[in-house]
Amino acid sequence: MTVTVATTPYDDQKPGTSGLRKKVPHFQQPNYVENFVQSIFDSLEGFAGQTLVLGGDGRFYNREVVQIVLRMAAANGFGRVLVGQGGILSTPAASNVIRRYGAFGGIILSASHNPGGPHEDFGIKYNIGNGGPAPEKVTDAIFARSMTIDRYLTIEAADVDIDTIGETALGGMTVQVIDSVADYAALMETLFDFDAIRTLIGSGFRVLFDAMSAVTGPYAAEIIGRRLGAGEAAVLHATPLPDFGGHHPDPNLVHAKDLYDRLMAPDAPDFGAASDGDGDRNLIIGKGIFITPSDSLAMLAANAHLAPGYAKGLKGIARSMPTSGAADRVADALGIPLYETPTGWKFFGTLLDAGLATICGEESAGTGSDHVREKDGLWAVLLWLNILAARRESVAEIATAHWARYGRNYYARHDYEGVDSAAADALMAELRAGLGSLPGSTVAGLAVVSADDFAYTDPVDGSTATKQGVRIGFEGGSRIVFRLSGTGTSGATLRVYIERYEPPTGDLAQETPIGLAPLIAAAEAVAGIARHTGRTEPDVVT
Ligand code: VG1
Ligand code: CO
Repeated sequence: MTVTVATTPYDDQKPGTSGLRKKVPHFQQPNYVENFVQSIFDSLEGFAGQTLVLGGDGRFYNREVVQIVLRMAAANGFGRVLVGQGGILSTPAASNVIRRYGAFGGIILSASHNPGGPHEDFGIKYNIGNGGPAPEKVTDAIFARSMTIDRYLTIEAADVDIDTIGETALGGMTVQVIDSVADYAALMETLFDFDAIRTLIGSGFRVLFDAMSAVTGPYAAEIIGRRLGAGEAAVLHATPLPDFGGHHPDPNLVHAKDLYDRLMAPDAPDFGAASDGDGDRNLIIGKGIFITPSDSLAMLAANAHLAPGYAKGLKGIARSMPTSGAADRVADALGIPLYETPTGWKFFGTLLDAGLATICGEESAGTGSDHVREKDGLWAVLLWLNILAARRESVAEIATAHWARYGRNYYARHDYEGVDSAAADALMAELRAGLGSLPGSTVAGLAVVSADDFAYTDPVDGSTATKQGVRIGFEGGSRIVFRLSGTGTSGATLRVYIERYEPPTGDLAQETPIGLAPLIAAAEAVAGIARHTGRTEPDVVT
């Protein structure tokens, strides 16, 4: 029944920050999906008879690719595939299923916060047995294999019913359709004080969660709506749609503007939150106050001991390099180590496995802990709710007290999207070439004290990553970071990360754009963004 199909390589199957992402028509080219999936299997060893986890964020093409992967997994010798009902698993839920059932690994179908639909984005990502994204040595091997692949294996079989929970035989393999939410919800109950949160909500505290027509709908409806008693109306856009209702499922102030406006209104709920396409990001907005993801990481770390799952304290905190230094001050105060990693969750896995870090975060609205090996949007929301239930203060009160103790890292990220790739490369090359002469110079009136291209050596396995972002440090601790996105599907996206530290004795209540204005001018002066890209304004500010 196994069929060997001849194929020829595509030369563009290099996984980026988080898997392979392309437009749907690109994935629909003959054998494009098959080549990549076979390249994953060909780079792995020892999976015969083992379990694979499979699910995605429900975007357009999800169901078709589930069937392709199932047939190929059977032909390649897996013993069992655990597939989320309807092909649905959020990224953190998939990570949990891999760990809970001791699976060999998992394939997650998602392009995260990128739009979905017949002409929008699709993605495929491989996660290893610890539940986390494949490290670079694995993704490099997958890419190398994709460049020489000449055949893939599949079986001739009808589509499997993935909508009914239960087991089906497929060739010599078993396909087990599992409830997409149950294991994840059970894990959350072990970490958080659901009774205390239920009591808070029962006392009139109002929660609004925007699932953005993406994968977290069913998870939030079950956990926030039912188990925590917030009711159906507390979850907006709760049904996952193949095109996310035509929106970007990106939880930031641009794409979740409705939610933001509702939280800024006079009759606002007490707490608003949103997640992205695949459920691993989070947006936190209190009544009248937006919490930047970098601040959220710091505030969660400072208060995590209030949740039962973290009552024993944290072993360490890890953050991606462009994330603000707010968490560093919390780590200092707690007397625990702070790890600074390149962008992308795959760099946190070794630290979590080795027990060096308990909580991790990225400025791009990703926060998580050692409960899984992915960032986890709903986890962050529940930890916030647990902290709010324990402290019985508002989000604004918690933030204000945090800044008064630790100082405030004013922070913004400016994204220039769909930039010509050659122009973006030229901008970065020019910056890199000028690094040596920057320290000691003055840019737009600000004194530069350091300039480098971030390189990382993993403290656990010694693996290295270079060219992870140009960072320029100024007198007083301010910083600008430049890097190119590794998740986009058209042209280049330039990300400029801007940060300024204000000590507890300083002005802690400025509007962020005003607090950052001198640095924004310095970014333009040092990088020549307008000269290279023709852009005078960023497309998205988060
Ligand atoms: C972006 C974010 C990064 C995140 C990655 C995947 O990467 O900056 O922090 O880990 O997306 O997140 P890049 O290379 O475009 O800057 V997700 O929720 O898209 O899986
Ligand atoms: Co995501």
